[in-house]
Amino acid sequence: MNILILHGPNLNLLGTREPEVYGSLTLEEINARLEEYARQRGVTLRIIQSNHEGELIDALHRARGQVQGVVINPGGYTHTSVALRDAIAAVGLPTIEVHLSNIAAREPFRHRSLIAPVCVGQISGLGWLGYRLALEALIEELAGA
Ligand code: CA2
Repeated sequence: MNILILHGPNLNLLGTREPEVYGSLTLEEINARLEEYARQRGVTLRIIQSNHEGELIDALHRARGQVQGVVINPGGYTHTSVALRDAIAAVGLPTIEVHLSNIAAREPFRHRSLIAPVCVGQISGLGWLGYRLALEALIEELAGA
């Protein structure tokens, strides 16, 4: 089983600023924890971070036929990107949306996700653990399919 992990804009800065909001782990540390979990579950990860909307969309298009599911933290594009939402819907892979922070408890503009309606589900506010739980849910969902 292959799963794509997509990290959106500015998440490459994790661990450098705003640890009270996003935690103190760097993106590399989060990815290492996810790789370890995937290894235990016998799953192969493809992990991509991009600050560019088109690159995230291209990565989803390329994933067709290569992976069975997607975990995505769309970053700020969560609240703005019709194009990213359309790509997730078009590719048709089961996708789980993850946010490190609790977007419902933040500024009103973060409360709406354009991405959530085309996802299997959303995990928000659990820090890096949200990614691992999303991975676990996707593995269970795909195993049962
Ligand atoms: O909580 C999340 O995971 C977010 O997707 C993070 C996005 C934000 O726009 C979403 O509303 C919620 C922002 C990522 C910015 O990451 C930074 C990391 C370190 C320092 C500054 C920004």
